Amino acid sequence: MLHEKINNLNFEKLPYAYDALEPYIDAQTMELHYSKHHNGYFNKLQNAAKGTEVENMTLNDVFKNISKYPKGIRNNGGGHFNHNLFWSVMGPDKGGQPSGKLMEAINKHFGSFDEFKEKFEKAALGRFGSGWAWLIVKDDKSIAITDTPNQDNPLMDVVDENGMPILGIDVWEHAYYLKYQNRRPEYVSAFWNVVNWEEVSRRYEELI
Ligand code: MN3
Repeated sequence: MLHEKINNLNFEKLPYAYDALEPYIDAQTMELHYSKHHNGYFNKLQNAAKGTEVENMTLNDVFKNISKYPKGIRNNGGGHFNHNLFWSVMGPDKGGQPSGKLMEAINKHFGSFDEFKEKFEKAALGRFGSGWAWLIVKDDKSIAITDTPNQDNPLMDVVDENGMPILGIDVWEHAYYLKYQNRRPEYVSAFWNVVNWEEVSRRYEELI
């Protein structure tokens, strides 16, 4: 996805049913989030790219120099990539803890899985307004927690800390308001019940 030409990208099917993440993420939120918000980013990305050099570029290359491209590419390209990652790192009957090399890295870097969760939650709650919190793998293969505003992500040249995101949480109000209203902390804490650690680990091991 990241390495395909933008005009060849597809709006991929959600990997589970809208109600699959109940009760942690409700079906109505999932349906609106995927079919309206994410689909909107995808369509607007295609429209913004059409007829420009961007349509023949990959998201990876565009993100690296995103400061040179119009806001429409930044917001909608980020929106498409970020949501694609978000859906893939969640799933029904998930949660728990990672294992293997990712767990070793988390223990080494954060002290324990609980300390990692606490820091990740802090990033998600501290992100003022709309945005994302991330677990990233940096060029030196170390892991870090970051957060970004709007639809920016750690692959973009406009952020403080770059890396490949392997886990992300959407903290835009559209991701939680119907069920949790203003209670972002409840949404963030419910998120742990749907994290697909097998997928996060797979992404981690691909990079190290
Ligand atoms: Mn969203």
